[in-house]
Amino acid sequence: MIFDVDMETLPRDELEPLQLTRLKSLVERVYYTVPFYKKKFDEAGVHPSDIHHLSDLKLLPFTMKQDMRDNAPFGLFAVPKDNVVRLHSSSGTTGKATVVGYTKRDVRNWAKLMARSFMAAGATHRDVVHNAYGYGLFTGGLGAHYGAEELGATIVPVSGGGTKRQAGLLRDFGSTVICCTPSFALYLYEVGLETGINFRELPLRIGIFGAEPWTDTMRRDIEDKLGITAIDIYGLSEIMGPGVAIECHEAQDGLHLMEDHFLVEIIDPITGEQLPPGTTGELVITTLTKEAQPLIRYRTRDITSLNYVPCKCGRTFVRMKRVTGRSDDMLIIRGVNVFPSQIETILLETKGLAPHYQILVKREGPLDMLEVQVEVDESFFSDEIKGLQQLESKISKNIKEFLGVTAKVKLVEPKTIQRSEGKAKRVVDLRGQS
Ligand code: DLL
Repeated sequence: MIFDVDMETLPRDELEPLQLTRLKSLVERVYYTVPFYKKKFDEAGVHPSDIHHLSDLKLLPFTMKQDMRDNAPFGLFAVPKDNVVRLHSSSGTTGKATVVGYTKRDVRNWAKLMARSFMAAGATHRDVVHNAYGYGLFTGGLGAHYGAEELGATIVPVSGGGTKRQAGLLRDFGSTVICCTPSFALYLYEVGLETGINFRELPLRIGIFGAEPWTDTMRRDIEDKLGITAIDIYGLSEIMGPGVAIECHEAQDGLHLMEDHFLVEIIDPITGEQLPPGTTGELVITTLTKEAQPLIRYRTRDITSLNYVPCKCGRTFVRMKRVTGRSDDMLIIRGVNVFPSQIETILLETKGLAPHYQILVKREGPLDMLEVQVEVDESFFSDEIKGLQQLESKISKNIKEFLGVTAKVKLVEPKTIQRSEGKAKRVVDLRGQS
């Protein structure tokens, strides 16, 4: 079923004129209401009247996370502050927090996009949604909350934390949908087993997982352990929150981007040039309908590619490939580029390992060193040092062969890597600490 069937299946030759109308009005609006944009457009020598086609988008300057920080908290608002009904904020890992504002209509649109997302994931108004995304300044909790209500489902606003209690709640309420980060789903599963709850025996049928990179291999692992369909959902606070894109359960093959609200491009992260469809690069998003804080050509730093081939589910929106990392997550180890997700794929394809790992980047003398710590599966765990050493060198060999970097692999005992109740911290950079 499709929530907003007219819009989500709109032929591209009708979608694009709609996007153009919205783009023109957006560019005009920000130019005359946000001094930051007027200055940037003037410096770039571009005027709202220069936008005639969607391809003119490339004339406009990019907006960066730093611009949001520099203008925080309210410098990028395009409406009077009285019209702002909600604020969210993303702390990020470095620097000053970014602030996001929403008008009533922005909140309403977000709820609708999340309702679309739930339905794309296979949920209906009959479902009971266990929402373990954190409530608060993080957009995950309230984003999923409003969407589930818009759909007419029953929402259980659990938020993050209290993992043991959550496993019991999930069972007692008979929840059929769970929303959380993929790493938390695995943690919850583990805690469930310890308390005698087997997820495969519960009515749970769909997981809507996002907010952090995860791989297809991890998807299969979660689906198998929890006995559910695991759906990838993408979003970022600066643009709205969750619901910018989601996989459909029919294909589970790329995330449909809500193109009536967001205009997307892929650029070369170094040169800033637009790249042709299908090419991997950095996702850039322009918000077409946001009122409080529209963003023009926002550089997400997320690495993906776009697929315009029609999907078997009937939705016409472009599909973006699963985001496997951010350009600023990329590790450069002795000149070789590595994404943590590439290491995850190798680890999860190795028999005998649990899906819990951490990557340490250290400095030894002048050289960067990669250490991968990964838990051994409980069923595989033995004290036989020889067997463990063989497994370590096998993984190390695979990492070298497939990724071209040398990594020291250290197998650790089950349940020793710290579990996360929100976004997992996969990489620990110790380079500044020697
Ligand atoms: O993580 C919003 C969200 C909440 C998305 C719940 C999905 C589910 P931020 O905290 O601002 O917002 O972080 C946004 O997280 O730029 C990506 O780098 C990463 N990210 C989000 N979803 C995915 C995903 C929320 N499905 C940043 N796959 C984004 C990979 C993701 N990375």
